[in-house]
Amino acid sequence: MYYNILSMNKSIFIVILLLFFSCDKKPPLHGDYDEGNLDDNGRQMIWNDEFSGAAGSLPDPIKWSFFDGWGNVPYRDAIYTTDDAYMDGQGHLVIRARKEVTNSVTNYKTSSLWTRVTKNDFKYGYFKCRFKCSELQAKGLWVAFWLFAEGSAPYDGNMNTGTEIDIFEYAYMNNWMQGAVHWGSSASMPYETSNIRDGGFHTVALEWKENELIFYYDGIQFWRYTDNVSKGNQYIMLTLEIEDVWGAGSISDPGNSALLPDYWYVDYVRVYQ
Ligand SMILES: [Ca+2]
Repeated sequence: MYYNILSMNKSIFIVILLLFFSCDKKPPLHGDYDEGNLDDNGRQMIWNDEFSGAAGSLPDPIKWSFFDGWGNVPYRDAIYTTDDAYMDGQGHLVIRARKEVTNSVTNYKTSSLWTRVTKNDFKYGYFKCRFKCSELQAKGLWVAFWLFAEGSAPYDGNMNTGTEIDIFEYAYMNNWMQGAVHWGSSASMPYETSNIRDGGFHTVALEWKENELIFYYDGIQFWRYTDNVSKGNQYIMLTLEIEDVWGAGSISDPGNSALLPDYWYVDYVRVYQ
């Protein structure tokens, strides 16, 4: 065999080498990532939305309703509408950020979704979201996939009434996103993601156990957190906020809002237990 390999045509040998390395299960450096329907340890998908509605259709009202900015108009730098979250007809939810000028008054508009009103809340499990960030061009946009709990309870320090768990938040700060936990105080973990704006879809996930939170990006664990772990039911949020967060830049910076409208594409949200 050794002799045969040496005598093999060099190009065939290289092809075999490439095939060997392509079997490596590392996520791709560029382009789409999707780990599919993970179901280890007997877990089953108990709730999901694949966003497969017709083009222009609204989010499923059984699962989602429109976030209202906590009743504030505007909330941070945006007015929340029911016009800026819709299906693209190709299996994705689109959340749009746009600029609207009426009588010389500039407003920034966006939508966000939550499962609070529809009472789809959860305790423990594996929470996953797949999305594409490359059509977020303007600074001052802040997207997130996160879990929250009722009223002020997330911040009262009592784990039995929930916390804020930011599975993923991204505000166009070069190439990093972060996971975070807020319970009255805060902990967070930034993560360098060289491929987040590469035009492909990427996946984030949270494994939420009784005494541990484990965060993943494209199947890679980037944070294990055990100090303040929620033991209460939490609902899901998918938000595109307009806010200069972490000094990323303001939507009203010169030339910046000219980049709007911008779009966040979400392929699915899945919950396993
Ligand atoms: Ca989909």
